[in-house]
Amino acid sequence: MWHRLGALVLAGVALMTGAASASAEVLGQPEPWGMGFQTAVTDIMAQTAWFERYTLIIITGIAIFVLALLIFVVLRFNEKANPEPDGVSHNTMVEVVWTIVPVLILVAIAFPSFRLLYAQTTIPTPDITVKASGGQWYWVYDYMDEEHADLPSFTSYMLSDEDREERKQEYGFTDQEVPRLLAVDYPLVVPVDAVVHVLSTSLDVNHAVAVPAFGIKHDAIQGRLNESWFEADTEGVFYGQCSQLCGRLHAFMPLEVRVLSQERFDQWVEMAKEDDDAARDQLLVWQQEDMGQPVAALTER
Ligand SMILES: [Cu+2]
Repeated sequence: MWHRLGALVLAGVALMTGAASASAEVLGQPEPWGMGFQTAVTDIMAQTAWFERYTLIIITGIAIFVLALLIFVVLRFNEKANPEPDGVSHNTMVEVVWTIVPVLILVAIAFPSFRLLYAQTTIPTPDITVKASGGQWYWVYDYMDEEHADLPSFTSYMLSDEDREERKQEYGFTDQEVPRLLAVDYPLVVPVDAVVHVLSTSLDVNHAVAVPAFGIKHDAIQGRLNESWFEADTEGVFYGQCSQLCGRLHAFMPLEVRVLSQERFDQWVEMAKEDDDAARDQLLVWQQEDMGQPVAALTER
């Protein structure tokens, strides 16, 4: 019986964790009936997703074991089945086991957990450094490297439904290309396969930078500079949301990150130095060109 129950649990876990990968073509944004995490495009997020599955299996096993023990006790030792209780109060062996086994389980969780934390907080030599400043209720992106000193700073607001409609008509986009409550007027633009060092701070109240597909999430606090990093391995458009309750329009200050090939990124930098609106329109033209292409093709280019 335990065998069959175990198989059932494993099948359930596989179903839950497999849901996200089944529709791998949707990148960087939530999807209807999506379960689990968005498809990972950084190694950190892939490790995070693995760690979540790993702990899910452990906690499922523990929950089932405890439930089985409870059912056993209820059936075996109720007043009808066991009218004369014996007087056992100690069992050294059982006590040793129920101390040691949880310790081993915690150690098995702690090691990969610390490994992941170390990978998240140890920032490799950055290829590019950007600063995201949260405001009520928008983001400001600055490129901090000397070679990008001529780039203006970009202020990013969520698109209204009218603006989305306009963009859809102009470029032939569907809702997925201009997702509601996620698409912005000006995105953060970074190159693919580059270590992006993300600094964050706030212009007023506490905000937070979070992009699920990259596995980054850290607070943006006034007077402080928090940092994290990501290295996206896939080109595309990725969305995140402010994750710190920051006021009335907290839900309406999304982050949009465009990951471009190095070649396109360099072109964008040159254009943005001259005319940031023209450079933004070029991003949309590239997005239009990439529409309908399989993700694998975008990764290989
Ligand atoms: Cu915020």
